[in-house]
Amino acid sequence: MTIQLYAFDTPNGRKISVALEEMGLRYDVHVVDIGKGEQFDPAFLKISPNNKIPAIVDPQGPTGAPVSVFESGAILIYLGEKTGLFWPRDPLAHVAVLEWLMFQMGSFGPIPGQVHHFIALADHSERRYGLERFMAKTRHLYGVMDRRLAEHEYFAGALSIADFAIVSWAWRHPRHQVNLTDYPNVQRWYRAMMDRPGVARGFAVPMRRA
Ligand SMILES: N[C@@H](CCC(=O)N[C@@H](CS)C(=O)NCC(=O)O)C(=O)O
Repeated sequence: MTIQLYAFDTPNGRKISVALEEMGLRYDVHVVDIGKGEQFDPAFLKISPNNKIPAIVDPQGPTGAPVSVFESGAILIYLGEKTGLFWPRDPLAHVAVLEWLMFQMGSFGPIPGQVHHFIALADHSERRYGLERFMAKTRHLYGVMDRRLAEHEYFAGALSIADFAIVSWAWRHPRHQVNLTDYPNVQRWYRAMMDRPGVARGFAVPMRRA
């Protein structure tokens, strides 16, 4: 049974293709071009009521009937539950995955996302306050990650869905103007992640129409 992934070429979309590749699940990508407003299509809103990518439809849900899931963190947990992969049962490892997944969902996504927003404003006086504020906060988050990765190979010890979530935003470090050489532990982890064939496939799968 092939999972249907509704996504676009953004960090939140890439999280799911990376996870699906690493888990060895079959999937089809349906491009939802958010630049053209396709996220407001009534058919898409039925599976993603907040008009955001990503969303999935699993034709074989937990009861055997199809199920749809929106919100990338929920999708990652769903896929971890489904496969038992990258989602440890051991209570301490489990809580560490939850912590770092929630760190990504609550901070390392929304905050660099604001840098991407303000940096695109043409009017420099309009963008200055927001850019300074969110760049400083983004750099703070890279510091938090660097300290964690100084003591752990991956965010929760072993490779987990938390790494898939975080790497997809770190992938955009040039856009939020962070130099990874300032964060050597993040850089070591980022290279290790990007060297994984599954992660590379997850970033390469087309998520824009030609
Ligand atoms: N919390 C959501 C955020 C998803 C999100 O922000 N998606 C953006 C693209 S990265 C989107 O679809 N934006 C279109 C819109 O807001 O209209 C998740 O993690 O799934």
